[in-house]
Amino acid sequence: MIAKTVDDFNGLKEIGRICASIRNELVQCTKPGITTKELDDIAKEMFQKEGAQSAPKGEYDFPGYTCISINEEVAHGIPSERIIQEGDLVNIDVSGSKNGYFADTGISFVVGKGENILQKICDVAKEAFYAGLKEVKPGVKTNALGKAAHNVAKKNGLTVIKNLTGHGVGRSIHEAPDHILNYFSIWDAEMLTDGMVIAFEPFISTLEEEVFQSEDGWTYLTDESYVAQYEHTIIVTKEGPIITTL
Ligand code: M2C
Ligand code: CO
Ligand code: CO
Repeated sequence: MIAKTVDDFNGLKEIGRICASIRNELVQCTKPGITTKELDDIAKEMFQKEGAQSAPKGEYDFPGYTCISINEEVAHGIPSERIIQEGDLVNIDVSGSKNGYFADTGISFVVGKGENILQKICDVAKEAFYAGLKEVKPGVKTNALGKAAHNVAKKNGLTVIKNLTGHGVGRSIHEAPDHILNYFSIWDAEMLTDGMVIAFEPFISTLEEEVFQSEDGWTYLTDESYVAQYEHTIIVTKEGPIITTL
């Protein structure tokens, strides 16, 4: 969407705050022994208390209120009886809506003490996000963000997932621009404009550049890599980007 009115900015900031608070609470509660379903139940209650709706459930009938992905699961992990273990790589992706406005945010992190490479890809995913953010201004093409993210990955001896992308957001969870790639492509050339709302979500990988879908029809998997994501919702403005999900 293109945010224009004070109501647009306030609506986007409100659902951004809600998604960020759910994300932070779930990260805090992620300890060895808890199941991903127990984490999702916390999110369900928080959405309800805030008068907000889960976007995966509301828009796609996803079997959960949040997407929680562990280790070989990269994204769209279904909350289940799977028990979190010390050293797991966990991704929590929270997206939701309130009063017709949407936000989307995600983070990967390591539970307790894990392999050093896991912490590294989480740090690089965040660095890639902020490198892309530096490019965000009206008149810039979306491929500038992907170029910046990929450069950060390469500088660290890593790469990006090429078949998962960022996207427009605001009045629905996924809207125009349909794709914001995590690498440079001349085809990824939509122009950012004043008020445009986007979700930028670099996926940093140790080796593979494509994920595949599991038989459950939802979960994106890798088999030979570790992958970390970092995502926020951003309003593009002439005065500088506004992250609604900090
Ligand atoms: O847009 C995402 O970040 C998710 C979508 C949840 S809807 C089931 N918030 C995303 C992540 C990975 C792949 C596609 N979309
Ligand atoms: Co997301
Ligand atoms: Co997203």
